[in-house]
Amino acid sequence: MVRYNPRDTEPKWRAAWADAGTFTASNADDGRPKYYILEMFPYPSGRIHMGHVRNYTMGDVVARFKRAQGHSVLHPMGWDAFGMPAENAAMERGVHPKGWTFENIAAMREQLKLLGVSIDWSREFATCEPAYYGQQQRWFLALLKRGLVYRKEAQVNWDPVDHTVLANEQVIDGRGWRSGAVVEKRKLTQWFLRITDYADALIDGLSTLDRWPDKVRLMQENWIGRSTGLRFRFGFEGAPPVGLEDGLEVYTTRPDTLYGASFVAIAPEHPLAEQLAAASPEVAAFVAACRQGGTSEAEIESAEKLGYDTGIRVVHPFDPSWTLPVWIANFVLMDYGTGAIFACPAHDQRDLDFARKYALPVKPVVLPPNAHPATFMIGSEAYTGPGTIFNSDFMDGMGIEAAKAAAVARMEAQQQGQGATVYRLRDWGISRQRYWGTPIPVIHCQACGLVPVPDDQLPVELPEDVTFDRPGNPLLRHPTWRFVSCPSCGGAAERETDTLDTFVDSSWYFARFANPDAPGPIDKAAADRWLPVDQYIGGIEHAVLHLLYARFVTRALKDEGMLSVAEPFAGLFTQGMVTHETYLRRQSERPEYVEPAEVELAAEKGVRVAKLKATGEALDIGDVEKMSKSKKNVVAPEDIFDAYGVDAARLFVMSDSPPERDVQWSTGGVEGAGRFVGRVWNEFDVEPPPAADQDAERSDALRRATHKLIKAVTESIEGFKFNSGIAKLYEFLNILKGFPATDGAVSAARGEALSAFCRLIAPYTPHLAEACWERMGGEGWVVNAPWPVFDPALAADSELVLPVQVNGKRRGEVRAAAGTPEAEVRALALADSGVSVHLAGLTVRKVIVVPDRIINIVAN
Ligand code: ANZ
Ligand code: ZN
Repeated sequence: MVRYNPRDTEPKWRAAWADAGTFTASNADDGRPKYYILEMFPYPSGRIHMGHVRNYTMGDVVARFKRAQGHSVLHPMGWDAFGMPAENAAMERGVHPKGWTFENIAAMREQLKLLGVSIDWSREFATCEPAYYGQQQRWFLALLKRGLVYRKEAQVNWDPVDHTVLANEQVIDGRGWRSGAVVEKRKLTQWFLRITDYADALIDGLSTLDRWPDKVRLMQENWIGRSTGLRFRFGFEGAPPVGLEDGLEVYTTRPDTLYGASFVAIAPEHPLAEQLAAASPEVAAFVAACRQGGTSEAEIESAEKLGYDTGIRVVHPFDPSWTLPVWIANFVLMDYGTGAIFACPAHDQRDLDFARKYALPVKPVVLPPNAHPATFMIGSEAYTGPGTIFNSDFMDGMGIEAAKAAAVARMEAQQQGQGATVYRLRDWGISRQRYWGTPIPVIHCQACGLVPVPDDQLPVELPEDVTFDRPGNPLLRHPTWRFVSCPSCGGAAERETDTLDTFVDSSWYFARFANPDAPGPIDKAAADRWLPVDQYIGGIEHAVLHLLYARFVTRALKDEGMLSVAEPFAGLFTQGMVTHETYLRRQSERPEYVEPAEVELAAEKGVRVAKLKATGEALDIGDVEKMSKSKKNVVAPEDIFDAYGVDAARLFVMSDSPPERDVQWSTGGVEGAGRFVGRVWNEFDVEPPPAADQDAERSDALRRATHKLIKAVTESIEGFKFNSGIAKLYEFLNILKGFPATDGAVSAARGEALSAFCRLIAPYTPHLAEACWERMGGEGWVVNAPWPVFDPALAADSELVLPVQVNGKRRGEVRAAAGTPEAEVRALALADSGVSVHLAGLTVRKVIVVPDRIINIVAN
């Protein structure tokens, strides 16, 4: 027997597929149904890691499966190639971002090709190529014309390490998502995309995404955060401050609690606060103190409550004799609602915390069910549950919803406010003060203002001669690039030096793949052929960032007439991560991790122990964590490919756990997959047996096993339960042992079994499958062979005979397939003639069905 050698087989088949253009997708409709499968494209950081291996193998399994099922499959690949790390490399190592990026792309492309993924490489592009970002500038200008792009001075999250502005989504626990630096608030003029115009559409569209995880849809809905309430104006006691002659406008979702109002609070950035700060150093100092920390809501929510009593008072809208103090409070956000609130401490925790700190009144107005008005009290917890309104004049006795409606109606009748819908979602800040990004194609002219770069001058390309010896934006200090003549008046003018957030680059790449050479941003006919993406696969970390932006841009481009679909991704799957044990040295103060390659694992008295290979030093086995450089628990894919073959690596990452869960990398696991590959090969490595009469019964048994396998593997891929399908494949190899190749009496059934088995493993171990197919004399290549189809009669579980007992005595039986639902089994049992005779005149008290075993009927 010849041992299987992936080192020979794997490169041979990859070259064969590439030469034949096997995975090249055609934009011409050939009558087959289309299927667009896409994994989130990688950032070219340097090397492919195991997480990529899992992600791209998963997509590849689906791609190969759909192809075998007769679909015309589009499975492209590209590079999300702009962004900070390239500039960091430039600053740290003096390499040019462009060179760094393209070197990484070249290395990662080779690695991905090694992985044998069925990609149409003819469509590859990187977002940092002018051919791509120039088209992005084109649609950016179209959206500018549509009014979806604008500039405003805004409070921004400033990353003091990366020297750039960050979107709220990019601030995690108060720190920059890449640099990890504590973020500060700053005011700057920024470019924005008007995503809030699409807030309703983006919420409503979620209900059409029935092949998305509920979790992701919920996260998006919460992120957009639609709420309905009331906007109204407080009048001032005495003369109103300048500019606030119409009153102080607040937003509330709880107008039913208006009689529980205790004070009014405004954001530190509110115009009134700024006015007061300009006049008083004390107020100015307070406002400055509030500026510490990020602008995200979570940030502000968790910060210690700070307040400043302005001394100004406003009049309660429903009782002119009642006035409330106006405070400046750090927990009020300027960019939500109106930047001002009335506070009802009894029924809002933030208000309560604030009221307790500054000794402000707490008056309950919602009485919980079964509570007594005379004794109900608020301690340190606000009451936010259901109840009846009390202490509230005309609203007394109403339920919360009725009271809200009554308060809104009265406010509208008084012409002091109206019902309103408010969103948590902010417009998308897209300016970055960085070099390695898409230049914003706009020119600033003293005479003409903002002038879009004319179409025939696109793309606005990045200059290559830039320096990274100082922090800040290299485009701003470039000696010439910035200085141009105004396209409108011809006078001296300057280019915009901000570049676009890289999330803009990834918000439409899936549409560009339809035709990456199109002369405009999107080839509409090609996009109509391929979009929406039938199956998108990526990490859960993009649940609100990338996935929301891509949905918004798709809708905006649809309204611009560039696309026909409203939703880019019909199906979404979020895969788990690849994790690995960590190993630590014992005698160190700070955790000192050791690379797995330097570690020797053994078992001592049944306990796993780790030692340093070189010295035998005993190590601690740490937590299982996501593979990362800092934890030194990374396993390099190439090392695995070298040692066990690509197919073994692919099989292992798909076999070990459900795809939505994390998979823990282990040497034992990949070794097992490698052994399976070898055993499969051996199964095919035999001479056909001499012709013989077929044994009908045994052949039937094998055929049943084969068709059950086809059914199980097919359904496991369709349902993203790859690991369970692979378990069946492992099992089947053992079943085959009972039907050896030397047994001529089952040769026909065995031939059928091998042919099916080979096609079923092909998505997971495509190289091995080709070699086996060749060996068994299959027609052409397995990659072009149709997916096996199961015969439902053969795939059905055989019938079971379940005895039926009445009061403990066997009276009849039921024939049913294994797994038949209980209700059905119960009905069959009661209908059995032997059973019904013994039930005559009795009342059935209980029917106990032990699934696939027995039915007990209790009657008297
Ligand atoms: C009075 C009130 C009484 C409120 C009560 C709540 C409970 P959601 O539902 O999340 O949209 N609010 C409004 N604008 C704010 C801002 N700019 N910064 C901080 N808080 C603000 O939250 C709406 C509620 O959050 C509003 O309803 C307002 O407080 C507060 F028992 O008004 B409420
Ligand atoms: Zn001009």
